[in-house]
Amino acid sequence: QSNANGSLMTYDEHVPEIKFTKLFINGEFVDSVKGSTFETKDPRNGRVVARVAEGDKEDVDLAVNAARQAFDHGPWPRMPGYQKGRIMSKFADLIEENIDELAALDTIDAGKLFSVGKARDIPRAAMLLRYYAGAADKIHGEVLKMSRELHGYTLREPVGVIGHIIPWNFPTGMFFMKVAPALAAGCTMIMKPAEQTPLSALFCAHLAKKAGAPDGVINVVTGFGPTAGAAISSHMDIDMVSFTASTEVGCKVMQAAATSNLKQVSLELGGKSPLIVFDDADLDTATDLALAGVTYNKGEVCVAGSRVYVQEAIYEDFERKLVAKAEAWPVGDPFDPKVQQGPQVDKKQFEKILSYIEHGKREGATLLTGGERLGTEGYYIQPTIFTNVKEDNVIVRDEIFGPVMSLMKFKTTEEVIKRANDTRYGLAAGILTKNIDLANTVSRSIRAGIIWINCYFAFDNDCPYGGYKMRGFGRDFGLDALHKYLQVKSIVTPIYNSPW
Ligand code: TXE
Repeated sequence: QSNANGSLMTYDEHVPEIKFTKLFINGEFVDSVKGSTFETKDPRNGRVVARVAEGDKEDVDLAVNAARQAFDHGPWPRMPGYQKGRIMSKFADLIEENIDELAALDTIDAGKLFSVGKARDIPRAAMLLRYYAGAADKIHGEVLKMSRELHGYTLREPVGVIGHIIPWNFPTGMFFMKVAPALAAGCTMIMKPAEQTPLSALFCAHLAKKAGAPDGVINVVTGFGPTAGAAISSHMDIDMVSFTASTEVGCKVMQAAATSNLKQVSLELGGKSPLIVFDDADLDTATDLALAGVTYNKGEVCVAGSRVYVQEAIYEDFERKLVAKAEAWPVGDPFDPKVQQGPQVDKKQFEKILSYIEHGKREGATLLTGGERLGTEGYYIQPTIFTNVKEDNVIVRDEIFGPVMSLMKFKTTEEVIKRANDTRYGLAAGILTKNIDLANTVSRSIRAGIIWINCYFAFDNDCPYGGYKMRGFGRDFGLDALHKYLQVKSIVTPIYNSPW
């Protein structure tokens, strides 16, 4: 097993040169109005990777103005769909030509596994662009069946200027999850990446320009939440804010939207997803999925399967196998191809996770394995499994956003449905059983936006993604996300003489 010690320097040959650190406004890289910058750090060791322009309200104003001009007078919203699709496909080609560099930027900014970035995150970003490129010339309304002698039809028109605010756990993935459908819809936009992970968004802005996106269509303002982020959510000239991150900040964004210009809001917020393992499930597959469910991307995933419910007949065997696998789980330098779990994104998140672990111990939960940092440098945490937890324990209720699992035993289907639904979130759930009737019953009984039966983390471009309850509203991915960036206009005309 690798750990944080000893391997850090070995992989530094992958660290790319940082080429873009300025704001991207109206097709140009520019300094912030105040000229201020902030540090972005490598979570493998806490070292400063680059200083990046710190955007604030004045910079957001400039970016919004550029996006507004591009929307009101520029070619993008008026361009035939196939031409937009052609530029988006070129953008996808450029992503693919730069897979290594983009994956490395996300590794040094977010601590993500380089191998996974190369094999999944970045290629999928290109696939997503192509998915929406193909949809760009298939946007149409409907002919309406009117009850009188009227001809009615609908048009789908772009919402306008979009403010995207994204978190740090999938920097390139989230960038395209937001940008690709909005582009296909004909919107123009301001993207604010998380302050922890600004680098890949700036790199992608450069690729967008190279692909032929007209100036002002995509603007990137790097900076902090309470300043640049708040300037976006409260801006009077932004038509919609599309936000992904914590539930707490999501509430602030919605408030700011309501008290400014009542802009549309789409929120993708926290999660505390259950994985339910029935006693007929294959133990090897189930323990693999459970461990991956909480350690993938170091647990910094909103769909992390952090509450695992196992039926009592197999509980003891499940626990033994799971703990053995967790103890052999390779944690270490995310550039090492043998490693499965890198460092947490930053010191704040690292300390937050460790403090939840301490809270779990204090609440009387049994720590089966893990519970400590790994090494002395960087933000590495052991895969951690608690049992003997109660539903009202803080570690069972709160989103920890780290490699920390609560493992629980259940007896009946009715009981587990009730317990799985006992959360303020409703994003995802996993069900492991060979009994199709049981899987169908449980999947319809769980109040969550995505249910995986005998799998976990099975995402696809065409599969809408979002949640119930305090997880927020609106969907990413699929045609639902495209429609989110479109609004419907009804047009009505008399067929014969005007009845009015
Ligand atoms: O998120 P924040 P943080 C959860 C996870 C994590 C917790 C805190 O539980 O531990 O949130 O993470 C911008 N107006 N998720 O503090 O604060 C900010 O600049 C407008 C779940 O990093 O929500 C950044 O771009 N914007 C999650 C983004 O919001 C504001 C992913 C994230 O910041 C703002 C990440 C404001 N007032 C964290 N304040 C998921 N759903 O996947 C901050 N921001």
